[in-house]
Amino acid sequence: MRLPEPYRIKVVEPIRLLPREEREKRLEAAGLNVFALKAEDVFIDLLTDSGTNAMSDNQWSGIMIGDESYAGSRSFYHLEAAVKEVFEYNYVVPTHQGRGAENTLFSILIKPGQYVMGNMHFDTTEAHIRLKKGIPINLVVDDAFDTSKYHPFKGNVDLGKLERFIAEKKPENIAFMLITITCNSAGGQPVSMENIREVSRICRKNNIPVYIDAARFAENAYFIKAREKDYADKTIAEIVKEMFSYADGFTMSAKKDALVNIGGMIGIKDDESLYNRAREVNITYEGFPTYGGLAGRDLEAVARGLKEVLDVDYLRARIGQVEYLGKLLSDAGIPIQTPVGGHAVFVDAGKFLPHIEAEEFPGEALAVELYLESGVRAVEVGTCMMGRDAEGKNIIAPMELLRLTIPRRVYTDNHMGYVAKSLIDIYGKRETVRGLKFTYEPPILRHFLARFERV
Ligand code: P71
Repeated sequence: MRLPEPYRIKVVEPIRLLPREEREKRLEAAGLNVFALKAEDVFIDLLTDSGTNAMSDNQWSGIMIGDESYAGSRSFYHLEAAVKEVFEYNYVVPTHQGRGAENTLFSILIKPGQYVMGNMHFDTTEAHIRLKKGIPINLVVDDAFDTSKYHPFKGNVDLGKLERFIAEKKPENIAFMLITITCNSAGGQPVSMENIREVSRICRKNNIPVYIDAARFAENAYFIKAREKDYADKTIAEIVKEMFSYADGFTMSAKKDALVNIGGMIGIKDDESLYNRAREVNITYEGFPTYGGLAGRDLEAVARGLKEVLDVDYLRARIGQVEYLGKLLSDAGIPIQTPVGGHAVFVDAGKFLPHIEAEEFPGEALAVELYLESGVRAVEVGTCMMGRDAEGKNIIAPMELLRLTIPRRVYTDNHMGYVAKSLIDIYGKRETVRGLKFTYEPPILRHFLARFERV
C-alpha cells in the first residue's frame, strides 16, 4: 500500500469546473490554444510543475522574516548556508529563475561556435546556448525515444555517443557538459549515479567542465535510491551530495524542487574566479549578488525549500502520485512514456491519435479535447513546440507527447482519478478527435501565442 502524504492541508484555494458550453466558448475565444485560457477557467491545471508548488508552513513563516536589505541580506546568507549543506558547494549566485542562471553562466562559459553537450537540453537552455552563439548537442540514450520500452534511467547520457563526439569535435571546441536531472525533455526521466560518475570521468579526462541543470535534483535522487543498486540504504541527502560531487557547478530553476513559486540560482563548487565573474555578470541582468532578482522573502523560502525537499517520505508520496496517475492510464490501455517520470505523465499522443499526422499536432489536439471534456489543462510537447527549421519546414518532434504535469503538494489522488477518467473517456471515442491547423502562427516560440482551427 502507498503511504499517504506526510503532511496535512491547512489552507485551501477554491477551483471550479465551468459547464461544457462555457468551456467551449472560452476555448474558441482562446483560438483553441490552452495557453490563452484564463487560469480561473481551468479546473485542474497540469500545464506545468514550475512555480506552481504549495509552500509549507515553515516556508510561509520564512516569508514573514525575509530580510529585504538591498545588500548583505540575512536571507541570502541563509540560502548560502543551505547550498553549502545540501550540495556541499561554496558559492551561490541567486537569479530570478532558471533562465536567468542560464543567461549569466552561459555568457561566461561559451565562446562563439563552441558545442554544449547534454543528455537533452531543456528549451530555455537550448535558446540561451544559441543566444551565446553556442551549439546545443543532445546525447541521451536512444531508449528515451521508445515510449513503450522500460528503462530505469531514460535520462542517461549515451557514453559511446559522448566519447565519439569528443573525439570527433575535440575538447577545445566544447564549452562544457550539462546534465539535466531529471531530464524534462525525455519525460522527466532520471539519470543514474553511475552515469553521472562516468560522464564526469570522461569529461574530466578531456578537461571539459561538467555542470548540472538541477531543477528536479531531489526527484532524480529519489529514483536513484529506488532503482539503482547500492543506493537503497543511502539517504536522499547523501545521494544529492554524491551527484553534485561529480560536477563543477549547477544552474537551477528553484521553481521546481526548491518548492517555491519563483527563484533560481547558480551554484559553484569551489572556483572562486568563476564565482566572481558570475557575480559581476549577474549584476546587469539580475541584480546585486545578494539578491539576484529576488525579494529577501523569496531567498528565505528557497533556502528552506532546498532542505525540505530531501524528505524521502515527501518524495515517495510525490513520485507515487505521478505513478498512480500513470498506472490508471496504462491499465486502461492508454500509451504513455514508460516508466513515468518524476514530475509528469507524458501521454504518447502520436499513438493515442494515430489518424492525426505530426503536422496536424496530435498533442495540441488532445490538449484541446481534454479541456473540453473535463476542464483539465495539459501541455503539448511535440511538433508544435518544436517550431520550424531554417527552410521554414516544421521540425518533426521525436515524439508527440501530451504532458500532464503535476504541481507539488497541490492536488490529491481524487484529482488524479478525475484526470484519468477524462482521458479514458476520450480514448473511447478517439477517432472523433480532429487535428489542428494554424490561423495565426508566431515566428518564434509559436506554441505560446498560436491560434488554431480544426482541420
Ligand atoms: C516546465 C518549465 C517551465 C517552462 C519553461 C518554458 C516553457 C514552458 C514551461 C523550465 C526549466 C526546466 C529545466 C530542466 C530550466 C528551466 C527553466 N521548465 N531547466 O517544465 O524544466 O527554468 O522556467 O525557472 O526559467 O514547465 P525557469
